[in-house]
Amino acid sequence: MSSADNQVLDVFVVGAGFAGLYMLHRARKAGFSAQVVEAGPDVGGVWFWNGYPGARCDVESMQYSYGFDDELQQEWSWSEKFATRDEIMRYVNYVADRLDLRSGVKVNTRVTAAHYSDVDGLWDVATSSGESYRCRYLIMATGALSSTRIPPIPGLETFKGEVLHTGNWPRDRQIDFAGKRVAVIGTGSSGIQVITAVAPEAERLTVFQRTANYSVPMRNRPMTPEYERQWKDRYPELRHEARYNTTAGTIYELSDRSALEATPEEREAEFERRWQIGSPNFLRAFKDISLDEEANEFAAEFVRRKIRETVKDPETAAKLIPTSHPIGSKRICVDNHYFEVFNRDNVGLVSIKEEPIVEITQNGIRTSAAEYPLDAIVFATGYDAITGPLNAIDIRGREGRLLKDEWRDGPSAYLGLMASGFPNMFIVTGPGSPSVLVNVINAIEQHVEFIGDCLTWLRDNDLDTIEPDPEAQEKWADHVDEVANATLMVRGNSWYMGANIEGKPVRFMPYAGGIGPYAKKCQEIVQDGYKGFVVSHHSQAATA
Ligand code: NA7
Repeated sequence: MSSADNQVLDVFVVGAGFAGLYMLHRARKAGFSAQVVEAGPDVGGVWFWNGYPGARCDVESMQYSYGFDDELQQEWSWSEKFATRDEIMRYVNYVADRLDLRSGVKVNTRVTAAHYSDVDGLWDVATSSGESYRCRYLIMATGALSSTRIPPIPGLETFKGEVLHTGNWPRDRQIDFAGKRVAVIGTGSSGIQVITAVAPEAERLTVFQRTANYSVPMRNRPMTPEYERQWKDRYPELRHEARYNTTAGTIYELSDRSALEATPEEREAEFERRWQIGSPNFLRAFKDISLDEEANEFAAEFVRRKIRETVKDPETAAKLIPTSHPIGSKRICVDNHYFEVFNRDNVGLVSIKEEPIVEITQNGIRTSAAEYPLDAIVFATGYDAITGPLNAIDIRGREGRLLKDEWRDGPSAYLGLMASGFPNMFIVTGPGSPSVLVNVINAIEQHVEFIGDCLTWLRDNDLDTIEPDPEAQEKWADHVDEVANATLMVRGNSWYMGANIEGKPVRFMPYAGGIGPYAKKCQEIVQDGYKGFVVSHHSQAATA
């Protein structure tokens, strides 16, 4: 690789989503030279790509936003309790302009390789446009959900109609489903949203469901000045509370009561109350829903009954009722009248467990029981999550070690932030971080602040190289496993575990201990002089 202009950057950031943009801001404020490159044509990360109809965030807008700058959070106003993807895009663009971040972002540039040099302790980064960069610190802000996945169904390439993926929605043209026969494959969070939005528009919508999913009502509503004020008056205090004293990174109404101690009437009343309020808050009706099978089953059964009550055709209702996994073990979906969609005459449901897809033909989808003529197929089949975007890049650390090889049997990163043998490379939402299980913006801010402070500390202490001690990394991975195994989440066969990708090692990747305990742990590590990290001048190692 050759350096375009021989400049060595202090900080090179891959990705201009929420993480990359804040990293740029933080690095600049600390006086580091910094550059971001972004594969897409604009900022926004996962939200940029997820332009499908119905795309909306399931964390409240007052909380799903940056908290690092009080002026910024006071200035911005959200129009709804739960923001649409388009409003989030307006927000992220506003932030980019307001903080003058665009000048540091090079778009339409995909990083293809990043190699660490044992000689000078720098990273050489190559991009798709043929440019190369040299940097001291490499920050992978590539996102957990940026490698979309279309399952290898035979015949897909022969289909004459439109093939779409929710996570890579066309940006150059409007997709019009009016008068079209549409299939949606997948019923996760994206599938449920796109199905609800497309059903009234399409001539015919056929939903291909592999695993029936739990979903609770969102009960979205326009923002009121009073609600906004409640937050804005106490924003700094509430953001601090969400960071350090919650597990979800979102302020929810919690319960200190066990579902097993409540009477059936009390349980029913509490579930119903939460159902009427809406949001993932439902799962916090009792403290043991995600930990205890019996408690979980009470919540699951409540949702199943709601599905039966909503869906008029009992056969369709039976297919929609989830039985294979505990509620919350896959990410709970939050909907705007999803189950009602199946009462429409133009919507059909195919359970591919009963009626597997055999092939895609020129004209549609053929299952073991029937052929479905189609004009468009929407894949809402998710992502090669967390490790996918990193493994897609040729990342080589000390002595040419390939990250993908190091993670062959399952990924491991100390605090989810750094992998041993890859000095000065930070991962913002890596395996072992709580980010994807919590309000991800909150986690991103915590991670970026940890990284930014760490770089300043290294500079102040005349050090320039940091990486995890392998033993500390292993201990953290064991802790991640231990915490996950104490929950019911390991029973979900989800993307959290890599179970959605054929051949991917199955290991529960996120840290299930929550952002509060995680952030406190990080503070202790910093107070202990970055315990568990090895720091040095690149030629001279010293253990912290
Ligand atoms: P998810 O949550 O991974 O959902 C993917 C869906 O696609 C899910 O219903 C899968 O069924 C289904 N799927 C996956 N592969 C297939 C095949 N081969 N055939 C049929 N159906 C399949 O992705 P989303 O985009 O919805 O959500 C990702 C995150 O974005 C979400 O958690 C939120 O954090 C926001 P399965 O359950 O695996 O049987």
